[in-house]
Amino acid sequence: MNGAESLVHTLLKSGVDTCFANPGTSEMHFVAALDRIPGMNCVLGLQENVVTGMADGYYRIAGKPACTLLHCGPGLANGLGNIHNARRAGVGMVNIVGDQATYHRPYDAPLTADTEGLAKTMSHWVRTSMTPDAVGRDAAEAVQQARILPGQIATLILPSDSSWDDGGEVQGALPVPAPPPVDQSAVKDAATALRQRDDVLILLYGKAALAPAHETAQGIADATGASLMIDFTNSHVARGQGRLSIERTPYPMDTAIEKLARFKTIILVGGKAPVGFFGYPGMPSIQHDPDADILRLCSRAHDTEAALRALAEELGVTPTAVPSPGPQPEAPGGPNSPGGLAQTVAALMPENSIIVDESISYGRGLYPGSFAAPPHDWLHLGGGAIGDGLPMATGAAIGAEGQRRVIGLQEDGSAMYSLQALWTQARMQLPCTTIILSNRKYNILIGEYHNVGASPGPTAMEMLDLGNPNLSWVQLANGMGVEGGVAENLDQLADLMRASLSKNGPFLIELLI
Ligand SMILES: Cc1ncc(C[n+]2csc(CCOP(=O)(O)OP(=O)(O)O)c2C)c(N)n1
Ligand SMILES: [Mg+2]
Repeated sequence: MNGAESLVHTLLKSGVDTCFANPGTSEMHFVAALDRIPGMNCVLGLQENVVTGMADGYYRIAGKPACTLLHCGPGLANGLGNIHNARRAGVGMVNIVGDQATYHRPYDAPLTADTEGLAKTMSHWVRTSMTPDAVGRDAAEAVQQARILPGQIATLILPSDSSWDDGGEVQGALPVPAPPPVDQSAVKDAATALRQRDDVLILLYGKAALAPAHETAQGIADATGASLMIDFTNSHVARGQGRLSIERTPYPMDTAIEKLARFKTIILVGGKAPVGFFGYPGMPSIQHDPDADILRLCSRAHDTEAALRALAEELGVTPTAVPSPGPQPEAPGGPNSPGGLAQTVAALMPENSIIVDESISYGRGLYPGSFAAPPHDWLHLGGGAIGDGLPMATGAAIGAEGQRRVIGLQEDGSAMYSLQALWTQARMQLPCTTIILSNRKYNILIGEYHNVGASPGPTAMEMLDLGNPNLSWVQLANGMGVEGGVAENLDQLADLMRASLSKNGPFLIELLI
């Protein structure tokens, strides 16, 4: 058995059965091993940031890591933006990076790079397997690391002679360390604050933002009068009927400061105290009252749902049904607006849909209009590095084994970073409906210019404008095998959505906003 074969067997034994790949010469033995050994679902992505973004979406929905196959330092570098997003989102991912043969490295051939150095910037764990007998053990350790809560980035670098030489040894799955136990003194401190104080905010993050935690959170809020919010940096929220109707902390600094000002105590269930995405002249970095008490119930390495349950037990509180958000809305029709978009999506989405949100400036008002949607999952960009939406949607659809509708709310500028993901959607006939929010500009940056105290002149405005020429999204989609149509208003959007939802494959709607 060669090293590559031991790698595939070990990955399968460790429960990794999906490989998002963009291979090169140094990975050919791994690819050949995938041919010989059944069981690995292999998915081609046409650029490495598509590959890593698909692995991000996959983990969030499948709840277990996929592996990626990347080519040398430059291939890894192409994928780093979405590895960053995944790392921020608490996603587990095993990156397999093929590299120069050990004996060839001193010759400094063109694709030679500091692959380990590149990997270390974004990974929790990095290892280079220098001999074939090490590959199996290293791969099992990589999967073990990737599975540690909340999910970690493990990168295994594989010189090509470690792949093709004989001497591979298969390793069985290694046990995953349990999350650290909930700190009882933190639970007691939070309970005391909730009993004694008004204006307490409980900020939900990680598993505490998913459905099984919602009735516990509601019970605590009902019994203590505390407010609930989702941390803005949290990347996966359970929403719709039967789930909490709550907002995220806002993105814009002034709105966030205003909304958080009244809370004198903030209980963090896994996240961090809210800070601005950036520093702005004359503005603080933190968004909460600087005198507020910040109580950390647990970190994101804990089981945040278990920590919330422990808090409820300490308070003697039982889970409570969440208040009804009212009936599912009708599709409103009429001119475009963020609220109308949210209502249209809420009206038409099938139960258990997955919403992938890279809606940037248009997305600020989408939560209230969709509280009364059927139960669904909502995925956010994990680390602010745009270009994750289309790949994440693709990976999420694969993570759901094609059984759940994925609806992308996708701004145009961000979509252009990784639009090749549409091709993978077409190749695999995934049930993905992408709504391109086409304002033909980098709209958010126009606002950000003002926020940093600068005023954009004609040269600057040209850097923020995506018109001249206008992108034809339907043609771009068609060119990659995805059907599409243009919607100028919410009536046309609803018609196209209905058409898309009645079919199994992908569809793209360019919504002119
Ligand atoms: C990887 C990466 N590159 C650049 C940026 C800076 N950036 C933030 S938003 C944005 C433009 C977003 O445009 P679009 O997706 O069309 O959304 P809109 O602003 O129009 O709502 C850019 C370039 C970023 N956040 N991440
Ligand atoms: Mg735009």
